[in-house]
Order: sequence, then structure tokens, then C-alpha cells
Amino acid sequence: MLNGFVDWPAKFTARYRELGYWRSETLGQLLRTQAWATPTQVALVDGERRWTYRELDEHADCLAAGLRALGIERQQRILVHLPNIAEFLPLCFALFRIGAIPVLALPAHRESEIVDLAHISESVAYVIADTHLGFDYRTLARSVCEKAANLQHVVVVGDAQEFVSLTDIEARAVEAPANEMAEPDPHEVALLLLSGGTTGSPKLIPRTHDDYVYNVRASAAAAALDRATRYLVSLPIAHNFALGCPGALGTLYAGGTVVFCGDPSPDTAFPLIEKEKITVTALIPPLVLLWLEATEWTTEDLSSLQWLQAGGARLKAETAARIEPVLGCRLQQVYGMAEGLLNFTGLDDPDDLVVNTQGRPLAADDEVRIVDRDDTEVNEGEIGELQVRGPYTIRGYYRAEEYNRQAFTADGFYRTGDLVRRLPSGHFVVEGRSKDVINRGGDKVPVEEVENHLLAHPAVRDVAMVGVPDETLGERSCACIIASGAAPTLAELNAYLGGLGLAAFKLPDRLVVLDHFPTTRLGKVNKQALAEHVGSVSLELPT
Ligand code: OOB
Repeated sequence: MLNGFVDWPAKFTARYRELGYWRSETLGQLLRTQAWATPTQVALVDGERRWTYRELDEHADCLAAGLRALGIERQQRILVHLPNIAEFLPLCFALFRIGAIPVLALPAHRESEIVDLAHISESVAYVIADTHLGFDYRTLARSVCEKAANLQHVVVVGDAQEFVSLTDIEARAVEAPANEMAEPDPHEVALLLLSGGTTGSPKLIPRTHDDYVYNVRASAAAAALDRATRYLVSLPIAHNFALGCPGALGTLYAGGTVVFCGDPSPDTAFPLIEKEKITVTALIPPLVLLWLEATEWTTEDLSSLQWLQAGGARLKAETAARIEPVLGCRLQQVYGMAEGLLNFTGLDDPDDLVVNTQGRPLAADDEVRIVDRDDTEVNEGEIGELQVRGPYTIRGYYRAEEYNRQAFTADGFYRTGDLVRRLPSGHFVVEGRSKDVINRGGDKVPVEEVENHLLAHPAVRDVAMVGVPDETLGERSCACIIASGAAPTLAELNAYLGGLGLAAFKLPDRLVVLDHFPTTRLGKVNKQALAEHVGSVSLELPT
């Protein structure tokens, strides 16, 4: 068992197996099963390139053998930093089959995040694309390698320059015959996802084959995916939503076709929907808005689209109500988290629930409770923090013993930090948040991490970041600072943060310079009061 993984207590393991949630199937077998069932069906489409299920399966085996020849072993961590390109899937399946563990970084991550992830995961290899949307990952890899000595290999999809290419790795397959490979134990960690919801240093989420195969299988059923499904990967595939809820893996589980979309702009996505006859995709709320607006001037035929899933942040009811009339497809709201719990609105739910709620839990054994500050359950219908445990919700972050003591209750419930209310139907309405994270339209800004970086700036004496309401993103980030000497400008601070290698979505959208911060009775910065204050003053940038 991977060191630093918090297992479910034996009694729960037995229960989840007995009830058929965990069927001792690995993610590698999921593909194998489909490759036997529908070998000639097209599994992946990326531009003009296509792979059938049999080709994808063989490609994954070949890569697995090549990676083993490179020295990659069971349970070793591999930092995967790929945009939406087809190679992501054969690579991940190869790792699943070896029993090596992909650590899924987001395309927006830069040096600061990647170095942190490399350290926490002690990854032995870093997999990148050559370039994507004008960004050269190889330049990034050079500076990352200087800071993360544990990375022994950089593997590049495309032009590898001084590194090793994915094609070179496949060529090594002959050195390590695939038949020597034993299937990994389904109860072992299969992948490490990134948490969107924590403060301080990034946290990794260990998902086992058992629990993630269930996650994929049950979400594919909740979205009624089948062989006719043509799923467009619009959001980053490294994100849980597009990967397994049901996403690309759910589509493969159902025998459908996964179509890659390099970026989610209507300019790129709409022609693909028309050309590839896309039936379903998943978006975050700001993209839903953008797609709705774009229909006013675009001419593509989107009539193949049957379902649009929206999640990652609260979708406004007015926006939700426009989807069917404007895009001509049904909406499914998805309220999920990389830590596990997923909620879906039902495909047959009445419009009122689809438009106004964020869905209800996927599994009958998702134990949820809504509590007040003292962990006491609130009355039915009242707002409180959602806590959950269940067959696909983790019992602890990877190697984070101390943090886990506050993030989970003594009886193993995950404190989501989401403030929700439950309707008699069991559907949740997400009303707010108690954790210190800014949800920038689906991109989660870890406030403490950014504050720590800003505190290190010589012109910043103190800092507190808060979210301010925003029409498009739901909220934007505002850095409130007390200056040390002459106040810096937002542009100066953001150039500084960018220089440290922080992902662009973490840079504050606004800056407010203050003399002091409001405090709580305990002397801590009162972020609620600060957010209200910032919301009520003009947010003009200081000159
Ligand atoms: C998804 O996962 P994460 O891990 O990036 O973020 C989880 C957090 C939740 O705790 C909640 O605060 C927020 O994102 N969230 C939503 C939401 N979906 C997620 N808030 C309101 N309404 C929603 N529909 O974001 C994620 C993972 C799997 C599927 C979908 C989203």
C-alpha cells in the first residue's frame, strides 16, 4: 500500500465490496473490456487522428512496456502535465497497467505549482507536451528539473529536444515484454488528483482503482452514456470533471467516442460539435455564458448536442434556464469535488430542479450531513456545511497527516467547506462556502498560498485576499494590502507573482490598499467584513 495513503476502515471496505460498489476492477481493465467488446469502434478523435478501441488498447500496452523499460515501476509517481491531446489517455492507461501513479497537473499550472507537486509526490518523471497554445513546456521543464532533483526523466509528446519522446518510449517496448506485467491490486492508489479546495500548500487526492472505477461507472450511468455517445473534452482532461465524472473515462467505459478539443472557446468547440456530431460535453459556468453568447453570431449546427453538463462553480438559475432554448440541449448540473462526492441532477428531473439545484448524491451509500460550526446537524432545509463519507470519497489527503486532522472528522467524514441546503427531494443547493478558497468560475484560487507569496513582496506589509462578486465568473479575487512604504500597483504585484511561476488564474484581479484590516474578536483578519467593505467601495485601482 502506498505510504501516505489513508485507507477506508476494514468494515467499510467489506461493505463497499459486498454492495458491489467495488468490483476489483482496475482502470486498465476498463479499457481492455471495451477493446474486446467493440474493437473497431472509434475510441479517440484528435483533429484528423483517430484510434479504435483495439488501437488504443494496444498503444497503452506498448507504452506500458516502454515505460517499464525506462525503469518506471509499480507505485512510482509520474507527474503528467498535458493539455487536451489524445496522448493523455494511452499514457494514463499505460501507467494504470503498470500500477504507476499519474499525478494530474492542470495545463494552467506553472513552475511554482509544478515544483511543489513534484516535491510532494516525489515523482520520478515529468510528462509534458512540446508546445501548446503558444506555450513551450520544454522551457518550463528545464527550470523545474533544476529545482526538483527527484525527476529522473522528462518525457515529451512531440518534439523532445534534449528530452525523451513518447515515440522513443514506445520503441523501447520490445525490451520489456508486456506479458511480464502483473495487474495492479484494485485497492491500490491508481491516480493522484489535485485538490481545488485547500489552503496553504497544494494537496493531493489519492483515488484507488476500486473507487475511481465506481466513480466512472456510476457517473456514466447518471449521464446515460452509451456507444452512441460522442463526448467533447472541452475542460482540461486532467480535471476530475472532464476525466471521470463521467468525462473521457466514462465515455470509454460506455463504448462511446472521446473527441479532444484543444481549447473550449466557441471558435474551436462549435466547428468540432458540428463535424464530430458531439452529443455531450461538460463546462464550467463562465464557459456556459460564453457559449450562450456566441450562438448569436456563429452559424455552426449544434443540433447533435443532447446534454450539457455544468459544474465546478454555482450556475446561476437565469443562465441555466437559457441553455435549452438557446443551445437546444438539456442541462445536467454536476456538483462535485476531486475528493470524491458527486451530485447530479437527474435526466428526468423536472425543470425546476434542473435549473435551481446542483443535484443529489450519486451513491445510495454517500452518507451526507449538513452541520453548523459545532458539527451539529442543522434542521432539515437549513443551510450548513456539507460533510460526506462514502464509497468514492477519500479518507485523507496524500501525505498530509496534520492537515487531515482538520479536513476530516474523527468518524471519517470529509469537511467539504461548502455551505448547502437540502430540499425534500434530496437535491442540494450550494449557497456559499466556509473554506478560504476563491472559486473563480470553476478555477479554485488557494487564498493562503497566494497571500504567502504576496507577503514576501517588499512593498507589502500585510495582505488578505477576498472574493468579490462578479457577473461572469461568480467571483473574482481581490488582494487587500497594507503597504510598506509606497503602495505597489496591481500590475507590479502580478508581474512579481507571474515571475515566481504562479498559474495565471491565481493572480489577483483587483487590488485595494488599506491602512488596516477589520479584525474578529480573536484578533484574526475578518474576511467577511473585509469582503463586504471591498464590495461596497469603488474598486478603482490606486494610481
Ligand atoms: C469540481 O471539483 P474541484 O475539486 O475542482 O472543486 C470542488 C469544489 C466544491 O467543493 C464546490 O465548492 C465547487 O468546487 N463546486 C460547485 C459545483 N461544482 C463544484 N459549486 C457550486 N455548484 C457546482 N455545480 O469542481 C468538480 C468535480 C467533479 C465534477 C464537477 C466539478
